[in-house]
Amino acid sequence: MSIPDLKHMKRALSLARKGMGKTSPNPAVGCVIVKDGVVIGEGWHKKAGGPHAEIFALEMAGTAARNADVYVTLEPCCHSGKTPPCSEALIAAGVKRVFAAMADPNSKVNGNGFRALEKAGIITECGLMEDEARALNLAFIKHVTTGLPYVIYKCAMTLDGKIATFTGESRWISGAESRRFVHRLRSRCDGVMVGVDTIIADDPQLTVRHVRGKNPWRIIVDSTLRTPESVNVLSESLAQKTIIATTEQNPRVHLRYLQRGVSILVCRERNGKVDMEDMLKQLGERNIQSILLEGGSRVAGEALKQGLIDECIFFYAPKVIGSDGFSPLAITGISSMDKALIFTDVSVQKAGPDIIITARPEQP
Ligand code: AOF
Ligand code: ZN
Repeated sequence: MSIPDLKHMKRALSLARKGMGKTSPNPAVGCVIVKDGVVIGEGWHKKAGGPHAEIFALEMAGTAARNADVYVTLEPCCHSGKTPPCSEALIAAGVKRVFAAMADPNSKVNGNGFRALEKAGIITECGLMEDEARALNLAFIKHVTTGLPYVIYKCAMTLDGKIATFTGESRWISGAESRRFVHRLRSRCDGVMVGVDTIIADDPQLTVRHVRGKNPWRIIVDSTLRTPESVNVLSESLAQKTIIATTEQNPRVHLRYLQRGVSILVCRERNGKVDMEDMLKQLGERNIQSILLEGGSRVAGEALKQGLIDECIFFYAPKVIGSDGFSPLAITGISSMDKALIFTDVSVQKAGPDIIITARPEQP
């Protein structure tokens, strides 16, 4: 690997970043085509169903692509999905070498893209800046390899770790900058999830405001269908993109919600509640690749205990509300420090007056 190779792959990664959060269920991919040290083509995948990164870059390079080098953040595909295979387009253009940051974990590709290129005499190399490339597509990679969505849990609390006062009031703990951060996160996820108690207590809209971006699916975990029909997420404009995940315990009332255009997901039961793993599996089958879990404390505690959360984002506002406030995660019975849940990859940043801590739970 040479310095120019790194430079071109870095550029391909920054092109890929332009698509981040907009390409689901496809990955964000960037591509740079270089000849005699000069960049002659650039492209990135903009949205699912549209052309892949390589196709945009080839289009820009035109006939100059012959004998050129290609830097792409993901192994070129070799299957016909919604678009024709990129490997064939690269072969037809007569490129000389293809540097990919990582193999495509999609079982339809997974090495077959490289094999197709090599069969046509193209030199391939995989692994250049692989860690950076993986970080771009954590949700795609998890979903395509396990069928489950990538789950980010976020919660806003005071410095003493409370999410609401003893009266249940939680508006607003964190500041305006933190709220914008959350709305950007929402717009980049396929779904935003809360438990029914949060719906009853706060009546949130779960839409993207404060920033521009698409609204994700709204998912309510409601084992016995207690969601009041008058809440915001069931209003005429929001119901169509709302999913209630429930059990078979209350089948007679399904129709009332269905008539409003809400989707009902009937899940297996676990201790009388929605089995979270089964729910996530079914959401994955609907191509919901990433979920922002925003509470409440029972749903989040259960998901964390079961190892279903991939990433946590804790917002700390510089306030204290005391020991009768509510805790974010309903987990009890941890008797000694060696039974504590452990987090890794901890990073810290600020948003206005608040502190944001991002960390990964170690899986049980
Ligand atoms: C690439 N370059 O820019 C992207 C790739 O339905 P399709 O035709 O869009 O195919 C989707 C699959 O193609 C997706 O699951 C992933 O494996 C790969 N995405 N591949 O070479 C790209 N977006
Ligand atoms: Zn492709």
